[in-house]
Amino acid sequence: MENLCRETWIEVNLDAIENNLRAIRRHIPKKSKIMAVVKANAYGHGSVEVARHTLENGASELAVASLKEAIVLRKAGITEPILVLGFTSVGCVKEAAVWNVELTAFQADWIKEANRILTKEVMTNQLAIHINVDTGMGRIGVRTKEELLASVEALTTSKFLRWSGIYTHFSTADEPDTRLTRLQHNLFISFLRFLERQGFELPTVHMNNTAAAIAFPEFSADMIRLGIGLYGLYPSTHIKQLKLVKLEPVLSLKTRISYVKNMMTGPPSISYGAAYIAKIGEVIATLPIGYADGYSRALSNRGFVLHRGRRVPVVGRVTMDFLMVSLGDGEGKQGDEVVIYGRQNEAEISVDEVAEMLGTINYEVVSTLSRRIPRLFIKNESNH
Ligand code: UAH
Repeated sequence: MENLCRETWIEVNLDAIENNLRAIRRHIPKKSKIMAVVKANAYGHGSVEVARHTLENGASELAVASLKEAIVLRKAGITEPILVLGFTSVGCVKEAAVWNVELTAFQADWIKEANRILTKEVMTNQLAIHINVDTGMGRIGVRTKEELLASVEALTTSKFLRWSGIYTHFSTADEPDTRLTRLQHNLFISFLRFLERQGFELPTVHMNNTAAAIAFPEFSADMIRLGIGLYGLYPSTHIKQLKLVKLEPVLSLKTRISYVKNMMTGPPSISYGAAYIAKIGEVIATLPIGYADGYSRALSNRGFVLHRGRRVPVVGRVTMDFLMVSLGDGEGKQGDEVVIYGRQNEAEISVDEVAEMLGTINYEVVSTLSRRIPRLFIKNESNH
């Protein structure tokens, strides 16, 4: 491993990504393509490498949240279709066309303005557009048949835009109560049938995220948008308990002890607020990871890490760049490897467990891991 100097790193297991893709592939209809969702730095895993690896292993398209995220992938040499799922200011359409990035649209006026801007620019590339239909997510998207028709008409009559997709997003596909998902699905299908009756030929149709791809594979249509499952995490306990698809966690967060002290001598207080007072003779280890790395301050005096195959508690407040753990009366030395999330021998601290402790979801725990932590990509047990 290269000398990291500050020894905190994330290991991304590319073989696990491959296995997860294979498991999902087996579960959905053959005709449905996989769009790998690599927004937010691939949910904290490293967007360029994850994007490349998913494209080599069964994904055919990519999705991100913003045009800037898409351009990072283009600059890295990725040529496959990339869709921006978020709202893009209409003033950025030229940049999207230049980089050949597909955008989401849902307003006829935005579409007409985009065409007008591109006409002035005398573009050679047509800008590909996916229309988002809001069937119950309540974020962005056309909400009525009239709005949908106006958007589709504007799109199909514009010279510099190409209609390449139509999609919706489920809000409760990860929950045991399937009623809203079925309602959203039926509404979306009725919108599609309406367009067909108006004489339009449908482009790529997509709706399923990970939860829906697992629980409703029959809704996979032309393509699924696979996010959290790619990273080996389940969207909810309910989806995990269905036991329909076996996923393997991809990410481990590791560090090495910076300093060990025996509290037999010297001041007993630990970290800001002196919120932990060590016992005489307690062994305290300092780790070079803090809340600026994405390890939540809410884990102060609550979290656990793995050292020499056993769980040891975080003591005192997590600071921006350091945290302290108690090794009790155990052994430990500077440079020892510590696992923050992942496995060590038989022990494990899962991202799900930490999310539960924090009252949040695994998505937030991984996607807030800071870019200052180097990512090491492991393939067939070797890293690169
Ligand atoms: C529009 C949209 C999203 O915002 C996210 C995803 C991926 O969701 P999962 O991570 O739950 O698979 C798909 N589509």
